[in-house]
Amino acid sequence: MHVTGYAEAELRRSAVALGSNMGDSQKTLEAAIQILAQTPGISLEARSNWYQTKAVGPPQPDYLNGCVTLQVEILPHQLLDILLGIEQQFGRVRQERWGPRILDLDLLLFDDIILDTPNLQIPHPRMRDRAFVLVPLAEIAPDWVEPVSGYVIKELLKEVDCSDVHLWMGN
Ligand code: PH2
Ligand code: MG
Ligand code: MG
Repeated sequence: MHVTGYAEAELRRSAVALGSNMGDSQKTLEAAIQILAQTPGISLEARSNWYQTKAVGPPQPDYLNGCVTLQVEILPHQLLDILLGIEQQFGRVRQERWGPRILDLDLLLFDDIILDTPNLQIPHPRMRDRAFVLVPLAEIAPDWVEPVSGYVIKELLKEVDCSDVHLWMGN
């Protein structure tokens, strides 16, 4: 059958932020990347280092954060469903907003699209303010234009305070 319209077979690029501050965070984050990379319709393009970051929000342990870029043949909402499914696989229970979590996978960018739906906004509305997103993302996608601001990631990075984001050397 011939598929027309927004062709699912077309290759698109997406960026995803990963975070964890409960359990064995590095192990969880590594496993999440492996699952993502093995999901049909998704291939891993690049991954950042991990960073130890001070929690933004209510008092809680430091996070381990990183980013990946993906090549995808699926639609934004399909990718969101996959990310939420992986979070659930790791036992994520949605509780307090901005509270501690085993695994958080946030869809940041999808090509140059701007999407504003009740359950999915692209670009991620808070990514521009978050050093724990911009530092790892700038490592792997410095020249990607954030389509709402029109600025590339490495420019956005200059506007945030990075003093609470430190390269993670492991235990
Ligand atoms: N995620 C949050 C709230 N606060 N702080 C850091 N450092 N890293 C995160 O990933 C993070 C956070 C909600 O998703
Ligand atoms: Mg988040
Ligand atoms: Mg999230």
